[in-house]
Amino acid sequence: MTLEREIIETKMEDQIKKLAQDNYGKTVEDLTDKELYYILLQLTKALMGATEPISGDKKVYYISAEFLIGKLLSNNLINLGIYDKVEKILKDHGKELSVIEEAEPEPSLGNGGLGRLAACFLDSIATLGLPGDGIGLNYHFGLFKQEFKNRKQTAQKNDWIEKQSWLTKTDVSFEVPFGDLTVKSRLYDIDVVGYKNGVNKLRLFDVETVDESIVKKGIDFDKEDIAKNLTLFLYPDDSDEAGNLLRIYQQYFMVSNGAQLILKELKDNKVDLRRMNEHAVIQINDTHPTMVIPELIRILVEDKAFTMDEAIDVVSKTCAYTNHTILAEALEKWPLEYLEKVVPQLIPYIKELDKRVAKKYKDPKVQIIDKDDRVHMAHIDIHYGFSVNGVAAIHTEILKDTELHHFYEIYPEKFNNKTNGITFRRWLLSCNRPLAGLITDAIGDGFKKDAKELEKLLAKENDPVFLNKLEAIKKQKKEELAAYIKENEGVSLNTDSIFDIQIKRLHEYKRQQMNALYIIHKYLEIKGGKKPSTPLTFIFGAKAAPAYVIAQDIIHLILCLQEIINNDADVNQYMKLVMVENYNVSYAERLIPACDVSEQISLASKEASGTGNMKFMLNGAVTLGTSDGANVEIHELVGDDNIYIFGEKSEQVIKHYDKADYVSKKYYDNDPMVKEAVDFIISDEVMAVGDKENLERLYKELLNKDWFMTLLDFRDYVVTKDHMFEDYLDREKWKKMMLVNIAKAGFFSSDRTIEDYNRDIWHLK
Ligand code: 26Q
Repeated sequence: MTLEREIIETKMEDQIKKLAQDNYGKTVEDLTDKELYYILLQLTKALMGATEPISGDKKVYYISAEFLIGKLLSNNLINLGIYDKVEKILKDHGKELSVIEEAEPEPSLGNGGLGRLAACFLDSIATLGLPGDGIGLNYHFGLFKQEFKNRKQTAQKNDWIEKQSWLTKTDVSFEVPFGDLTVKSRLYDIDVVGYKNGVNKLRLFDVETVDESIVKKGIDFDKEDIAKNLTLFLYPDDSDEAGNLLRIYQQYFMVSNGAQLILKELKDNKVDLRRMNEHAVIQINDTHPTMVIPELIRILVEDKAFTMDEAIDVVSKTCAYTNHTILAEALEKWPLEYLEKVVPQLIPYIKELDKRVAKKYKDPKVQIIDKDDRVHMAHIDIHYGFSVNGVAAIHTEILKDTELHHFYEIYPEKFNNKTNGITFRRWLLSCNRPLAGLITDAIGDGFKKDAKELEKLLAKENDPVFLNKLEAIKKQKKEELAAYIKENEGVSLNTDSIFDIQIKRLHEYKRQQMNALYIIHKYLEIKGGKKPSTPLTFIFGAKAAPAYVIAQDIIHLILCLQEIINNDADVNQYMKLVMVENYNVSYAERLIPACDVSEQISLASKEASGTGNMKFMLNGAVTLGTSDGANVEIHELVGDDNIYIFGEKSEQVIKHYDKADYVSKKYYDNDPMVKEAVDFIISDEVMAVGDKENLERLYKELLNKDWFMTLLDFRDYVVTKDHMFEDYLDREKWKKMMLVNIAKAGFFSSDRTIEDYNRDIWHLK
């Protein structure tokens, strides 16, 4: 601990009192929650500033279009090791830390799993004491704020940056040239403190000329005014050409700044750039930062007197690529003419990289520029990076066997798996303090540094006192969630019911629509007189990309069902449904500890990993899932008796796609249960509260296309879910399942994942 930090810490109460006087002329007792939050922000920033920066001979740069970091106050206090102390000081002044935390706005710098993973990784890199910074963009409005109007999603700007925030403006600024303009950047840093360890940084670039006032109604703005709009939104609507071009401007802005920053740091450290790979490793998070490869090559050739061969060689030894998806539409392929317009300076380099590949390999599937002049970004990463990893065992196998098979044949040594993980600081210690306390009482606090120690909990499998405490904590968390939902969504929930939760981005492959069909099925059963053995509560949280039409239709269906079910007196004592508005990290932190059943029902082969599945497991929920992504590894760890797996396996699904032999209509025609549920979408009851256009479109989609095979798995889903709900009544069995899930979750700590990255890819000391 540095001396400055010791001084600040020992006098923490005095510091808080002084800041209250200096800033507001008030005593701590008299501060508003917001004022007290700002004081804790200042104090925590000072403490992090006084904490040892992590340093070393080699550093990882984790470059990503998203960092879904969530609120930071409570996590930073935990990692600094002072949460309890601050909580006590505030209590002595009549204040509740958990209430003060509410005053913090949630940063809106990410969308879903990929961004949240990046945030967990930064936490673990710092916790393990490894030198590593994140590089990304400082989106002013980030991902949109979701509001429901007339049972439909609307998008509003998410104005999260306040005058006082975790961002620290630096004096670092670079020029970034585009084809038609040059902009100046500004670097903002956010400190990332490891758990009882030193500090790394998240480095977010902004454009100096950004202008928030160009956003008019909702999230509409002039997509062509690049100097003003560049860092306003994350993934602005890409349904038209201007939106796509803007995305390329953003990506190049990120990588040009990143490359300049990395080269500056290497220069400051007097590194010979020809040995750059011995001191820096760049982890490319999905294809969004891929242009960092040609950009670094360009700078080395044009400004640093490298030959093309030398530049390609050293950059290829510095860059590593992580793939997060096998959905063809999510693999970026930019038209060459778009790149020519936005980044003409990169074109000779991209063409050179392409030419070298074409000379060596004739297979059209591995070319960088295809016959339609589209640039395959992932192909640049694979040819010109030294490592390619998937994010769960099954995902990496599918990449090797099918999607990237032709590359695997060329470069078998580059392919490796790194099963995702989550930081237990946020997803247990912070979001579920009672559970963390119970675990600590039972097995000590070694699990906080070595998550595998959670397995010691297995000794409690037959300890009724412990199991009852576990159950009581779940009940407490359900009550807290129910109170929050009552306040925020206006829906009252029965905390003796089963809480069945599906929270994730809205996408057809994740199959929220299948869950909705189950809810219809249950509704109709109850209407027909068949009551469930235990009351049921279904909870959804999801944002849908504004231009993704079917995803909007699915949200609309769920909101219509919510209206019908919750207002039907024959039914609402047996089941309730709520889709929470503006699902985000903070909401996840309330939902996950309260969950009984974790819905992980993607079509097998489509979910690269999933990480929500891990968070639920760690908090004692039982998974209802397909053999997809990390569910497969959860299944292996907990065994058949502690998970509910259903649905077609990935091999079969892949065969259906290969043969193009899946016909959803056959399932509809041949199974009355399927037909009844699907038909209900366009029934008079739903039409009475919903919009005909949306509902009919969704109905037709399921009947005539159903690209993600909902109807294929529907019957098995219903049978397995019913069985699971029956088992919930066997409380002894259920509590043991909870325990085994928690005990086996250690493998999914992102500390383990980062140790794996470091051992196999980064080689930091
Ligand atoms: C693609 C093309 C054009 C514009 C945008 C995009 C785009 C944007 C976001 C493509 C992908 C994303 C986000 C992907 C994502 O979140 N993937 C998730 O990553 C998690 C972490 O590895 C996995 O656990 C999830 O399975 C995966 O879906």
